[in-house]
Amino acid sequence: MDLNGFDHPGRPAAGGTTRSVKVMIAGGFGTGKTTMVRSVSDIKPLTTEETLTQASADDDHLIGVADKTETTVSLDFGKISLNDSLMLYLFGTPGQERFWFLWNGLFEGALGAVVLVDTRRLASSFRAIEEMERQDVPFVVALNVFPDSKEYPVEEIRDALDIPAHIPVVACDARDRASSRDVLVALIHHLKDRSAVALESR
Ligand SMILES: Nc1nc2c(ncn2[C@@H]2O[C@H](COP(=O)(O)OP(=O)(O)OP(=O)(O)O)[C@@H](O)[C@H]2O)c(=O)[nH]1
Ligand SMILES: [Mg+2]
Repeated sequence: MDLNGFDHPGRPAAGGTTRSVKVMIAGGFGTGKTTMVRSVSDIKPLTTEETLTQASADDDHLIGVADKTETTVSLDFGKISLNDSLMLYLFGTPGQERFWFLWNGLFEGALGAVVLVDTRRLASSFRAIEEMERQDVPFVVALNVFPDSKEYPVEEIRDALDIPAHIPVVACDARDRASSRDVLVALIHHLKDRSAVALESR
């Protein structure tokens, strides 16, 4: 797949033509953001996980994610080289409402985002989608399929989340490197399509 023609304000690496792009991995609590950064990163990712305690149970709404033992309190960071000329720096957001105040600074300079959605708990990602729209960050929606997720047609989920037709909605398994990489490739193509449309309308 040709990702080289992607026109963006990334920073060329010293002595080469590699462009670096900041990409956010966003979404609601427990949708698999840290899992995706971990599975896809070429380097050992930096994570800021803290143990979920009984004391936070009222805040942490564990319905549907009962096996979850840790939560991101600040951010996840990883990177992936999509090809010789395109490096993505991945920033995973915290999912819990009490850490959302961190989102503003975190998105600065981001070229695009993946919004992860757990179809068993759609509402947990509403706020993330609204934030992308409010901060004007282009995004794709990735449906992270858990073993007990029901299979829904993508268009049904698109309607339920009120996602416009031009925004890609793709299914993935955040634990799987190839699947997570495909999501990032879909995002890059979406960004390319958007910049082509913007150039045409000039
Ligand atoms: N079966 C399955 N489990 C997953 C998948 N993605 C994540 N998990 C599990 O779901 C739980 C939540 O994953 P995390 O990656 O911590 O989710 P998160 O979005 O980073 O969570 P917060 O940072 O707390 O918002 C973990 O126990 C993962 O092992 C998936 O694709 N399939
Ligand atoms: Mg996390």
